[in-house]
Amino acid sequence: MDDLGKHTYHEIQSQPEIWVRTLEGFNTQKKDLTSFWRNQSVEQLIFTGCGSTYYLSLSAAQLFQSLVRVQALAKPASELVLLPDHVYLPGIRNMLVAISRSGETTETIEAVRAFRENSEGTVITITCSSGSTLANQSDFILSADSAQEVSIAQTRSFSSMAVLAEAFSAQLAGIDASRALSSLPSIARGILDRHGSQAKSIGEDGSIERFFFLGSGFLYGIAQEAMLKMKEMSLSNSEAYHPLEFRHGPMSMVNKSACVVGLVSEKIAANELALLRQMSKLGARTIALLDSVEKFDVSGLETIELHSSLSDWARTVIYLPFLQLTAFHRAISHGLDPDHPTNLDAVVKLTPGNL
Ligand code: F1P
Repeated sequence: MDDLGKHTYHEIQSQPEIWVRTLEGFNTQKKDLTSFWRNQSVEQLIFTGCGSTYYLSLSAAQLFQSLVRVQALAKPASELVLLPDHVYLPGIRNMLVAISRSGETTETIEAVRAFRENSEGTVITITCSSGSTLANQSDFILSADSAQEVSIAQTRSFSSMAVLAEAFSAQLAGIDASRALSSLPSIARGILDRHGSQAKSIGEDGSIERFFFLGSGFLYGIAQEAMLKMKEMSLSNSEAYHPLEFRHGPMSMVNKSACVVGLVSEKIAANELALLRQMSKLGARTIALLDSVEKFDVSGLETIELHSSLSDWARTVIYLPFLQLTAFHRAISHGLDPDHPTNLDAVVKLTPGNL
């Protein structure tokens, strides 16, 4: 019984060390990456994956477009396979960024095949399995092999691939990525150490029946991933929205049994915090994750301060470890084993041509 979730717990707590190794690995590849990019003129990037790695694609595409100023979008791998004519326009030079922890998910491998059939351009893989089928089919590989996991639900693999996605965009925007992101591991360690008991208190709060995760811009994909962690590990009702979308219907579900978690961006903090204060007045347990409470009205809110002093783009991944830990504690308090989510396998393998 004591062993419940031991792999997931270790994987969540080991993120800072694994990010150090991931950034060291990236450092050795950054020159090759820059020459790879310069050798082609890309008009549009398409980020893809399944489940967690699709949510990572949502975040990575926005980050890339905003830093590099080249159009980028995200699509689930299955859509690229089944509905390619909805995505590919003739004459546009694309680059596909295929993201997959295992590198063995059939839909993502098939998305590469469909890309080669429907578009000109090269394929980059972001993965934790540099020897995988997907990696072997791509033109450039960014890998965080040390982030591989025993658990089915992605925690450190997701965040390490997110670190790689941040580094990838920064590098191609002419920013020294390893330098800009070097403080991420110690910031994550600080948050896990300072706020572990708060994650436990939310996770063990028996009055909460449903969770809402709200994030905008780069943080929308992270909010979706937090939603998925809560579902996979703890079988709780959990949804994710863009913050201001929440007033347009979903807030009808807010009452004393709801927990609303805001992943607050510095840029639009005033708008997001106003929404969160409104949800708190409707009775929800309302939590704001933000860099610092200074300058902001956080009345009625519980706060998790990240204390990163980083810009919004570099801070993207930092919101996640606390939320993973909250999902972990919720699962344990419900007697569930986070290492073995219900009905799930680590990799979804289907028959190609018969998805
Ligand atoms: C993608 C994925 C996981 C999810 C589940 C099934 O895997 O959807 O995100 O947790 O276990 O597979 P991958 O392509 O990133 O290996």
